[in-house]
Amino acid sequence: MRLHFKRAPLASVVYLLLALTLACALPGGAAPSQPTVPPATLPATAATGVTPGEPALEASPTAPVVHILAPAEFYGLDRYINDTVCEVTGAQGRAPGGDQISLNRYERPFQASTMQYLPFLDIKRAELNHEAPWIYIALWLIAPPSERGEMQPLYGVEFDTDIDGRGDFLVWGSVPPSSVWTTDGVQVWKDANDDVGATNPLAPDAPAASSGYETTIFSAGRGDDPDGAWIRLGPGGAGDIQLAIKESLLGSPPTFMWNAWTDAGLQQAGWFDYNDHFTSAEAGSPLVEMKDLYPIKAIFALDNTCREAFGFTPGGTEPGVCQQARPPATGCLHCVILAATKVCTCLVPCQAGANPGTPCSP
Ligand SMILES: [Ca+2]
Ligand SMILES: [Ca+2]
Ligand SMILES: [Ca+2]
Ligand SMILES: [Ca+2]
Repeated sequence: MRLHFKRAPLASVVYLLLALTLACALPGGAAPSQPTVPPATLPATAATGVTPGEPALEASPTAPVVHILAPAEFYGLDRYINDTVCEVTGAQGRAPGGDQISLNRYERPFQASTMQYLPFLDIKRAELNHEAPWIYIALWLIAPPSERGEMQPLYGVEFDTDIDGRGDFLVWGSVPPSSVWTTDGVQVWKDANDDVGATNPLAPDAPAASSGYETTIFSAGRGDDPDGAWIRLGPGGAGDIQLAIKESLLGSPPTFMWNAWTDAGLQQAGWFDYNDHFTSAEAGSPLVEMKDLYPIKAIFALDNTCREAFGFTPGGTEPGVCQQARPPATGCLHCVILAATKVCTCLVPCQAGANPGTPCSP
């Protein structure tokens, strides 16, 4: 069942913020990732704003990106994923579990070979909240991205919009400079020829000739919608990294599967799924029990999660689905913080202070 939420208030609509435009052009922001595979079909024209009655700015790749609608604050929670963490075993150079290359599932917040623990890549929780037109993602990590040193990690989310196991969109961005939403460093990739996962979605097919995510539909505000995808540091402890994606960019799917990613290693959208590009022997393993494969090698410095459903309660057989208890798809699903008190509302009366997902009072 599709869940309905309040529309974002008109106050959240931001018109042509000059300051934001300047901020986008200022040096010193997060260094955008430099994919080695050039974008395939990103429009050559820049996104430009249009003021009624005035001609549009001449589009050019160097023209500033002008935003019309920025994401707002959000407090709700539709679904969450708890991930394996290496907080305890990291110093021993190993993961406690949670790494299954046969399912394209990785628990590898480590340098290759040396197994140096990289806690700023270690996902412990991911949350999704839908407030039209936005899909918000919050990522909790063992250490904040500020501890990344010289590394340039990407933080993101993958969407399987037709629930066939093949990811359809990949949204990821470099570390943002602040808790102000920015499109700088954010990329949205699409699998236009539906070959992510090669022959067997999520299962290994290496060596496969698939093109993975070959099409960039958004890059740092350039694309058909300059407001398509944003990133920021989570304000006030609300996650370490937050992303906001326009649902229209994904085709406004009423149901989908999603999972979270961190990647400071390969960063190759065109190589998804990574287990179609590297064999188990090439990839290595973070599990000391896998004596023939330990340590990690070609698939390194990354973490991802199992997949969770949006818009429906999964039956447990969906590709990559998290095997976890989850709240019912109906109930108390929209919460806001008012004067330090959490107030939850839903379609029918709900107990004050109830947690998201708890069944509403009869
Ligand atoms: Ca993890
Ligand atoms: Ca798919
Ligand atoms: Ca595969
Ligand atoms: Ca492809």
